[in-house]
Amino acid sequence: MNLLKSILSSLGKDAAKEVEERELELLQANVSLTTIERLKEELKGKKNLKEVLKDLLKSGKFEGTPVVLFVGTNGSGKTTAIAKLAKWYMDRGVHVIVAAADTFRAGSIEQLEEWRERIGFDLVKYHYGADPAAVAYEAVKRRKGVVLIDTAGRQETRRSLMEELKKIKRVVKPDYTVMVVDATQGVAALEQVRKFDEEVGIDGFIVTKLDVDEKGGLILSLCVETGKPVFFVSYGQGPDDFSPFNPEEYLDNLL
Ligand SMILES: Nc1nc2c(ncn2[C@@H]2O[C@H](COP(=O)(O)OP(=O)(O)O)[C@@H](O)[C@H]2O)c(=O)[nH]1
Ligand SMILES: [Mg+2]
Repeated sequence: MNLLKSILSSLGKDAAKEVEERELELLQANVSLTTIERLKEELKGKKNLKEVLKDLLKSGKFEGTPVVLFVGTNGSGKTTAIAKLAKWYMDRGVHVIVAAADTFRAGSIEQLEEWRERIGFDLVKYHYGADPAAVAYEAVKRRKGVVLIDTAGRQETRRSLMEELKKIKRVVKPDYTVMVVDATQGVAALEQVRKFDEEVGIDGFIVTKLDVDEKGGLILSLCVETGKPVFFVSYGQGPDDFSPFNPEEYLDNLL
Protein backbone atom coordinates (compact mmCIF):
# COMPACT_ATOMS: atom_id res chain seq x y z
CA MET A 1 0.00 0.00 0.00
CA ASN A 2 2.81 2.37 0.91
CA LEU A 3 4.64 1.46 -2.26
CA LEU A 4 1.54 2.17 -4.33
CA LYS A 5 1.15 5.50 -2.57
CA SER A 6 4.73 6.51 -3.25
CA ILE A 7 4.44 5.48 -6.90
CA LEU A 8 1.24 7.49 -7.29
CA SER A 9 2.73 10.53 -5.62
CA SER A 10 5.89 10.37 -7.69
CA LEU A 11 3.79 10.16 -10.86
CA GLY A 12 2.10 13.38 -9.98
CA LYS A 13 5.23 15.17 -8.87
CA ASP A 14 6.73 18.08 -10.72
CA ALA A 15 9.90 16.75 -12.37
CA ALA A 16 11.87 19.99 -11.90
CA LYS A 17 10.99 19.99 -8.19
CA GLU A 18 12.10 16.42 -7.87
CA VAL A 19 15.47 17.30 -9.42
CA GLU A 20 15.75 20.12 -6.90
CA GLU A 21 14.96 17.79 -4.01
CA ARG A 22 17.44 15.22 -5.24
CA GLU A 23 20.16 17.73 -6.13
CA LEU A 24 22.71 16.51 -3.59
CA GLU A 25 22.07 12.89 -4.47
CA LEU A 26 22.56 13.66 -8.16
CA LEU A 27 25.76 15.61 -7.52
CA GLN A 28 27.10 12.71 -5.48
CA ALA A 29 26.31 10.41 -8.40
CA ASN A 30 28.55 12.62 -10.62
CA VAL A 31 25.81 14.43 -12.51
CA SER A 32 27.25 17.87 -13.32
CA LEU A 33 25.88 21.06 -11.80
CA THR A 34 25.33 22.42 -15.32
CA THR A 35 23.13 19.42 -16.10
CA ILE A 36 21.17 19.80 -12.88
CA GLU A 37 20.55 23.50 -13.54
CA ARG A 38 19.47 22.71 -17.06
CA LEU A 39 17.09 19.99 -15.90
CA LYS A 40 15.54 22.36 -13.36
CA GLU A 41 14.84 24.82 -16.18
CA GLU A 42 13.71 22.39 -18.82
CA LEU A 43 11.59 20.10 -16.67
CA LYS A 44 9.42 22.83 -15.21
CA GLY A 45 5.78 21.83 -15.36
CA LYS A 46 6.59 18.29 -16.49
CA LYS A 47 5.57 15.24 -14.51
CA ASN A 48 7.28 11.94 -13.81
CA LEU A 49 11.03 12.54 -13.70
CA LYS A 50 11.98 9.09 -14.88
CA GLU A 51 9.87 9.32 -18.02
CA VAL A 52 11.20 12.73 -19.03
CA LEU A 53 14.78 11.68 -18.38
CA LYS A 54 14.27 8.60 -20.49
CA ASP A 55 13.51 10.91 -23.41
CA LEU A 56 16.72 12.86 -22.82
CA LEU A 57 18.93 9.77 -22.63
CA LYS A 58 19.99 8.48 -26.00
CA SER A 59 21.06 4.95 -26.73
CA GLY A 60 23.04 4.77 -29.98
CA LYS A 61 23.17 1.85 -32.36
CA PHE A 62 25.88 1.09 -34.92
CA GLU A 63 24.14 0.36 -38.21
CA GLY A 64 25.41 -2.37 -40.52
CA THR A 65 29.06 -3.43 -40.32
CA PRO A 66 30.77 -0.14 -39.62
CA VAL A 67 34.29 1.25 -39.45
CA VAL A 68 34.55 2.71 -35.96
CA LEU A 69 37.29 5.10 -34.86
CA PHE A 70 37.93 5.10 -31.10
CA VAL A 71 39.23 8.27 -29.46
CA GLY A 72 39.69 9.41 -25.86
CA THR A 73 42.24 10.22 -23.21
CA ASN A 74 44.92 7.85 -21.99
CA GLY A 75 43.57 5.11 -19.73
CA SER A 76 39.91 5.79 -20.48
CA GLY A 77 39.51 2.19 -21.66
CA LYS A 78 39.70 2.40 -25.48
CA THR A 79 41.75 -0.72 -26.07
CA THR A 80 39.71 -2.79 -23.61
CA ALA A 81 36.43 -1.55 -25.10
CA ILE A 82 37.66 -2.45 -28.59
CA ALA A 83 38.41 -6.01 -27.49
CA LYS A 84 34.96 -6.28 -25.89
CA LEU A 85 33.17 -4.84 -28.89
CA ALA A 86 35.14 -7.18 -31.15
CA LYS A 87 33.87 -10.10 -29.07
CA TRP A 88 30.33 -8.72 -29.11
CA TYR A 89 30.35 -8.70 -32.93
CA MET A 90 32.13 -12.05 -33.23
CA ASP A 91 29.55 -13.66 -30.91
CA ARG A 92 27.04 -12.54 -33.55
CA GLY A 93 29.00 -14.02 -36.43
CA VAL A 94 30.51 -10.79 -37.73
CA HIS A 95 34.14 -10.66 -38.89
CA VAL A 96 36.24 -8.10 -37.01
CA ILE A 97 39.54 -6.45 -37.87
CA VAL A 98 41.22 -4.30 -35.23
CA ALA A 99 43.74 -1.66 -36.32
CA ALA A 100 46.55 -1.13 -33.81
CA ALA A 101 46.79 2.57 -34.63
CA ASP A 102 48.04 3.49 -31.17
CA THR A 103 51.66 3.33 -32.28
CA PHE A 104 52.70 5.70 -29.51
CA ARG A 105 52.04 4.17 -26.10
CA ALA A 106 54.52 1.48 -25.03
CA GLY A 107 52.76 -1.87 -24.73
CA SER A 108 49.65 -0.91 -26.67
CA ILE A 109 50.33 -3.34 -29.55
CA GLU A 110 51.13 -6.21 -27.13
CA GLN A 111 47.91 -5.44 -25.24
CA LEU A 112 45.92 -5.97 -28.44
CA GLU A 113 47.92 -9.11 -29.25
CA GLU A 114 46.92 -10.57 -25.88
CA TRP A 115 43.27 -9.80 -26.54
CA ARG A 116 43.54 -11.28 -30.02
CA GLU A 117 44.77 -14.55 -28.50
CA ARG A 118 41.74 -14.64 -26.20
CA ILE A 119 39.12 -13.43 -28.64
CA GLY A 120 40.41 -14.24 -32.09
CA PHE A 121 39.82 -11.06 -34.10
CA ASP A 122 42.15 -10.12 -36.97
CA LEU A 123 44.78 -7.59 -36.04
CA VAL A 124 46.55 -5.15 -38.33
CA LYS A 125 49.72 -3.82 -36.72
CA TYR A 126 52.92 -2.15 -37.86
CA HIS A 127 55.53 -0.99 -35.36
CA TYR A 128 55.82 1.72 -32.72
CA GLY A 129 56.25 5.12 -34.33
CA ALA A 130 54.46 4.07 -37.53
CA ASP A 131 51.91 6.42 -39.07
CA PRO A 132 48.58 5.58 -37.36
CA ALA A 133 46.65 6.62 -40.46
CA ALA A 134 48.58 4.06 -42.52
CA VAL A 135 47.68 1.27 -40.05
CA ALA A 136 44.02 2.30 -40.11
CA TYR A 137 44.03 2.51 -43.91
CA GLU A 138 45.49 -0.99 -44.23
CA ALA A 139 42.81 -2.40 -41.89
CA VAL A 140 40.03 -0.80 -43.90
CA LYS A 141 41.57 -2.11 -47.13
CA ARG A 142 41.42 -5.65 -45.74
CA ARG A 143 37.90 -5.20 -44.36
CA LYS A 144 35.57 -8.23 -44.35
CA GLY A 145 33.12 -6.92 -41.77
CA VAL A 146 33.57 -4.53 -38.90
CA VAL A 147 36.78 -2.49 -38.49
CA LEU A 148 37.69 -1.08 -35.07
CA ILE A 149 40.51 1.47 -34.95
CA ASP A 150 42.46 1.93 -31.71
CA THR A 151 44.29 5.23 -31.20
CA ALA A 152 46.68 6.84 -28.75
CA GLY A 153 45.40 8.99 -25.91
CA ARG A 154 48.36 11.21 -25.37
CA GLN A 155 51.18 12.65 -27.43
CA GLU A 156 54.12 14.93 -26.72
CA THR A 157 51.71 17.73 -27.35
CA ARG A 158 47.95 17.74 -27.41
CA ARG A 159 47.98 19.38 -30.78
CA SER A 160 49.80 16.55 -32.46
CA LEU A 161 47.30 14.02 -31.07
CA MET A 162 44.38 16.00 -32.48
CA GLU A 163 46.16 16.40 -35.83
CA GLU A 164 46.85 12.67 -35.87
CA LEU A 165 43.20 11.83 -35.19
CA LYS A 166 42.03 14.25 -37.86
CA LYS A 167 44.38 12.64 -40.35
CA ILE A 168 43.06 9.15 -39.57
CA LYS A 169 39.55 10.46 -40.02
CA ARG A 170 40.41 12.07 -43.36
CA VAL A 171 42.13 8.95 -44.64
CA VAL A 172 39.64 6.24 -43.60
CA LYS A 173 36.37 8.19 -43.31
CA PRO A 174 34.99 6.09 -40.43
CA ASP A 175 31.24 5.53 -40.16
CA TYR A 176 31.40 6.40 -36.47
CA THR A 177 33.89 8.26 -34.31
CA VAL A 178 33.30 7.19 -30.73
CA MET A 179 34.78 8.76 -27.64
CA VAL A 180 35.54 6.37 -24.80
CA VAL A 181 34.89 8.08 -21.47
CA ASP A 182 35.88 6.87 -18.01
CA ALA A 183 32.89 7.34 -15.67
CA THR A 184 35.16 7.73 -12.65
CA GLN A 185 36.50 10.98 -14.15
CA GLY A 186 33.12 12.52 -13.37
CA VAL A 187 32.46 16.03 -14.56
CA ALA A 188 36.14 16.57 -15.44
CA ALA A 189 35.50 14.33 -18.43
CA LEU A 190 33.03 16.84 -19.90
CA GLU A 191 35.82 19.31 -20.65
CA GLN A 192 37.72 16.61 -22.55
CA VAL A 193 34.58 15.69 -24.43
CA ARG A 194 34.14 19.27 -25.61
CA LYS A 195 37.77 19.40 -26.80
CA PHE A 196 37.60 16.14 -28.72
CA ASP A 197 34.28 17.10 -30.27
CA GLU A 198 35.55 20.53 -31.32
CA GLU A 199 38.80 19.21 -32.77
CA VAL A 200 37.94 15.80 -34.17
CA GLY A 201 34.14 15.58 -34.08
CA ILE A 202 32.49 12.68 -32.26
CA ASP A 203 29.24 10.83 -32.86
CA GLY A 204 28.72 9.49 -29.35
CA PHE A 205 30.21 7.61 -26.45
CA ILE A 206 31.22 4.37 -24.85
CA VAL A 207 31.26 4.86 -21.08
CA THR A 208 33.61 2.64 -19.04
CA LYS A 209 34.32 1.69 -15.41
CA LEU A 210 30.68 1.69 -14.32
CA ASP A 211 31.68 -1.08 -11.89
CA VAL A 212 33.71 1.57 -10.04
CA ASP A 213 31.41 4.58 -10.48
CA GLU A 214 28.22 2.61 -10.09
CA LYS A 215 25.66 5.38 -10.49
CA GLY A 216 27.42 6.72 -13.56
CA GLY A 217 25.77 10.15 -13.39
CA LEU A 218 28.23 11.24 -16.05
CA ILE A 219 26.06 9.48 -18.63
CA LEU A 220 23.13 11.78 -17.91
CA SER A 221 25.43 14.80 -18.26
CA LEU A 222 26.90 13.51 -21.52
CA CYS A 223 23.44 13.11 -23.06
CA VAL A 224 21.98 16.34 -21.70
CA GLU A 225 25.01 18.51 -22.47
CA THR A 226 25.98 17.13 -25.89
CA GLY A 227 22.75 15.61 -27.20
CA LYS A 228 24.86 12.68 -28.45
CA PRO A 229 24.09 9.02 -27.74
CA VAL A 230 25.83 6.41 -25.61
CA PHE A 231 26.44 3.29 -27.70
CA PHE A 232 27.83 0.80 -25.17
CA VAL A 233 28.73 0.66 -21.48
CA SER A 234 31.59 -1.23 -19.82
CA TYR A 235 31.50 -2.41 -16.21
CA GLY A 236 34.51 -4.61 -15.49
CA GLN A 237 37.70 -6.14 -16.80
CA GLY A 238 36.16 -9.31 -18.26
CA PRO A 239 35.39 -9.56 -21.99
CA ASP A 240 31.63 -9.82 -21.32
CA ASP A 241 31.33 -6.94 -18.86
CA PHE A 242 29.99 -4.89 -21.72
CA SER A 243 26.59 -4.24 -23.26
CA PRO A 244 24.53 -1.80 -25.31
CA PHE A 245 23.42 1.17 -23.23
CA ASN A 246 19.97 0.63 -21.76
CA PRO A 247 18.45 3.94 -20.54
CA GLU A 248 15.69 2.26 -18.55
CA GLU A 249 18.04 0.07 -16.51
CA TYR A 250 20.35 3.03 -16.08
CA LEU A 251 17.62 5.24 -14.64
CA ASP A 252 16.40 2.52 -12.30
CA ASN A 253 19.91 2.42 -10.89
CA LEU A 254 20.48 6.19 -10.81
CA LEU A 255 17.21 7.28 -9.20
N1 LIG B 1 37.19 -1.64 -13.52
C1 LIG B 1 37.24 -1.43 -14.83
N2 LIG B 1 38.42 -1.27 -15.43
C2 LIG B 1 38.45 -1.04 -16.76
C3 LIG B 1 37.26 -0.98 -17.53
N3 LIG B 1 37.61 -0.73 -18.81
C4 LIG B 1 38.96 -0.66 -18.83
N4 LIG B 1 39.49 -0.85 -17.61
C5 LIG B 1 40.90 -0.82 -17.19
O1 LIG B 1 41.41 0.49 -17.36
C6 LIG B 1 42.78 0.46 -17.73
C7 LIG B 1 43.01 1.25 -19.01
O2 LIG B 1 42.34 0.61 -20.07
P1 LIG B 1 42.86 0.68 -21.57
O3 LIG B 1 41.87 -0.07 -22.40
O4 LIG B 1 44.28 0.26 -21.66
O5 LIG B 1 42.73 2.26 -21.84
P2 LIG B 1 43.23 3.11 -23.09
O6 LIG B 1 44.49 3.79 -22.66
O7 LIG B 1 42.15 4.12 -23.34
O8 LIG B 1 43.43 2.18 -24.24
C8 LIG B 1 43.14 -1.01 -17.88
O9 LIG B 1 43.76 -1.43 -16.70
C9 LIG B 1 41.78 -1.69 -18.06
O10 LIG B 1 41.77 -3.03 -17.60
C10 LIG B 1 36.00 -1.16 -16.85
O11 LIG B 1 34.91 -1.11 -17.42
N5 LIG B 1 36.05 -1.38 -15.50
MG1 LIG C 1 45.04 1.84 -25.44
